[in-house]
Order: sequence, then structure tokens, then C-alpha cells
Amino acid sequence: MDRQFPSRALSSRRRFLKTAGASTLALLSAPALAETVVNLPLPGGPDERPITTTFPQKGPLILQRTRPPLLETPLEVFDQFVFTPNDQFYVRWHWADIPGAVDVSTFRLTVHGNVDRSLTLSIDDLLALPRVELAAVNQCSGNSRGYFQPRVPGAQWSNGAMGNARWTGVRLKDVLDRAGVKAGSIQVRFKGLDEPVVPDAPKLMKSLAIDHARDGEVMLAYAMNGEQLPLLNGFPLRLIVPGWYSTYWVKMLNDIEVLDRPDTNFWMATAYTIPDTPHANVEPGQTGFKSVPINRMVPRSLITNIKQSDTLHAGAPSLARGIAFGGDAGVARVDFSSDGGKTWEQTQLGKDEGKYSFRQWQISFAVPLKGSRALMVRCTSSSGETQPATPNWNPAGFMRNVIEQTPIVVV
Ligand SMILES: Nc1nc2c(c(=O)[nH]1)N[C@H]1C(S)=C(S)[C@@H](COP(=O)(O)O)O[C@H]1N2
Ligand SMILES: [Mo]
Repeated sequence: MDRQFPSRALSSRRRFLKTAGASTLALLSAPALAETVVNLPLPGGPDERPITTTFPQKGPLILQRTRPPLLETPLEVFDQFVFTPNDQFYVRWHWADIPGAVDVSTFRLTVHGNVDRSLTLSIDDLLALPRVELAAVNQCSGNSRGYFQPRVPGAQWSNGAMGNARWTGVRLKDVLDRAGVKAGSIQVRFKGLDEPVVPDAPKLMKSLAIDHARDGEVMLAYAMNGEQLPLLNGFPLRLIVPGWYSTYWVKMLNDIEVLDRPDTNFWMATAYTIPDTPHANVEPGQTGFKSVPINRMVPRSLITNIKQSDTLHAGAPSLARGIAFGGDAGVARVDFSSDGGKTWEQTQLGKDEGKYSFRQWQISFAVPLKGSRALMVRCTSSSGETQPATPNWNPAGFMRNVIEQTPIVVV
């Protein structure tokens, strides 16, 4: 086995990942990202956000906050790539005490708790285990929170607190099997190298049910899109929980603890909980509802080549394209409407990269009459779940998946 960390050992596939459809019938050329601000049509503003290029290993991203970093992927990136390039993959951390570098030769992952034998694993130990690869969307629970009305506190993300990557690593199950999970185990808890900035503040810890942790899909990833993880995306190791919101995808993962009791820490019991209602939906101001930890993702789709207030010509053939994902299932179909949802047409889907991946779609259309229009796109997952027509609301601004509208002007 190559003893080097696999940054070079894994081939870079990025140049092959440019979308084939991106050059055909392009309606608009992608705006240059050298611009220093981006316009975000968030209902509560701000209308402009700075683009930053100052973070290590990162290209142009929308700056939401500097410390700890909250960096958003611009929409153009989803138009160009089905696999989000690592240098434009969004970033979200809760606490600002994040190592500025991690020495792979001394890095160790500890597996302990309700197990037959505790393990202390180096990256080399992990590289010696069977390697698995999986394409999966990493989406923040609060992605698109900036569209919640009434507005809710928290990062006012547009739609770029998500990204899609091919993750390479080992099955969590294989690691747990080596430690030997004891009878009576209930959950598995994950911690990373980042620390709170003030004493007594709760360190980020997330837990999965023992059966979920051992399902053979949850993985420990040491590479992303064929390269080692950027530091800000969790170098050298992170958890991948396919189909679940990325609050569970613990970065810089160095501690796995098998629990014989439910985890009641702040990040499981208080933060990242949703109303236990359909679409996690409640009335603004409503209280007294039961909450549960956020969990599986739901289907979503976006138009990536046409933006709000863009102009189209009446009667002229146009192309709409974008991305969709099924949440915790594949994409069965994506439908498009150019008349504000009165009629729908099935779009042509791009290559199936696996059920947890983004899937591209495209359709040509023409709008016959001048005036204002709303373009809409709707994903139906392979488990039969469809995006709803009305937005959900909850106090944390989680799980938005309404059918999005792109108002345009036809001239
Ligand atoms: N160690 C650690 N892991 C973490 C977090 C964190 O604050 N610390 N935040 C989680 C949340 S809420 C999100 S949305 C994702 C963001 O992943 P990314 O920065 O790689 O895009 O990381 C998750 N894993
Ligand atoms: Mo998140």
C-alpha cells in the first residue's frame, strides 16, 4: 500500500466533470466571478454580498461570515458542474477554533465506548481498509433559509449551502466491526478537532442510531472529487451520511464513541431539531409542537442558467437547465413549467451518478407572449416524493424544498 496520503494517488477527475450540456444552446453566458459582489434576491435583503477569494484552498465564494467561516457556493457553479469543485464547495463551521493545519502523520481517529476493543487509527490504517466511493449531496439544514418569510434568525443562505461530490473512504461499518460493537449499543457519536471559543460552550457532537451507523453506506471520507479534502471541508477525514442533512457530516473527525444510551447533548436535543409535522411545517409563532432531530433530506431542484429578472425573447427557443436531487432517494423525473405552474413538461435528465447525487436536467421551451412569467422546476424522487407547491416554515429555517420560482421578463 502506498504510504503517501492519497492526494496524488487518486486521479483528479475534475476536468472530465464539466457538464456536456453546458455548451449547447447556452441562453446566457455565466457572469464572470471576478466580480466582487453578487446579487442575491433574498426577500429580506441584503441584495448584495461580497465574493471572497481569501480563504485557503478556496476560489470565489459568497462571504456570509468570516469567523467562523460561512462561505456559499455561487449558483453559476451548479450550472457548470454536476460535481461541485472542491475550491468552490461551500463551508460552514459553528465554532471559530479550527486548526489551521492538520499533520496527517500524527493524526489519529479514536474509536471507543461500548466496544470490545478501543481503536486508535492512523490515516494509513484507514487506507488499508476496503476503499469505497459514493456520489452524494452535502446540504446544510438551513440551505435557502434567506427565503423564509417571515424571516428567521441564522445564516441568510441563498441556495448555495450545498454541494455534490464523489467521496472516497471507508465504510463506518468496517471500522465499527473492527472495534466490535457490544450488545446494548444505541447510538454512535462523532466529534471533530474544532473547539468552542469560550469555556462551557457545547462542543459540536452529532450522533446516529446504531443501525444507521452500520448500514454500510455511512462512510469516513478521506478524499473528495479525487483529491484530499480541503481543510475547511474537514481535512483529513469526515463523516458522510448519504441522504441526510450535513449537520451529521462531522468534519476533521477524530473521535467515534459507541453509546449505550441516547445522546442528549445540545447539538442533538436542542439545536438542529425540526417540528415533527409534515414538511417540518408550523405556523409562525406556533409553540408547543413536538420536535425531533433533523434527519433525511427531501427532493429539490433549481434552474441554474436563468436568474430572476432575466429577459427572454417572445417566441424564441430557449433552454432551461439545472440540477435536481431526490433527498434520500434518486431522481425519478424533473418537470418544468414556463407558465407559473399551470402546465408542466417532463425534462430530459442527465447521467445518473447514483441516487444521492445531483442529477442534471434540461429542456427547450418557448414563451409565446410578452410580459412577466414565472419559470418553475419540480423534482419527483424515485420513492415518489414530489416538491410541494407551498413553502414550509419553522423557527430554525430548515428543510426548504418548495418548488422555486424564477420570475422573468419576456420581451
Ligand atoms: N467538526 C465539525 N463538523 C461539522 C460542522 C462543524 O461545525 N464542526 N458543521 C456541520 C454542518 S451544520 C454543516 S452544514 C457541514 C458543512 O460542511 P462543509 O463545510 O464541508 O460544506 O459540516 C458539518 N460538520
Ligand atoms: Mo448546517
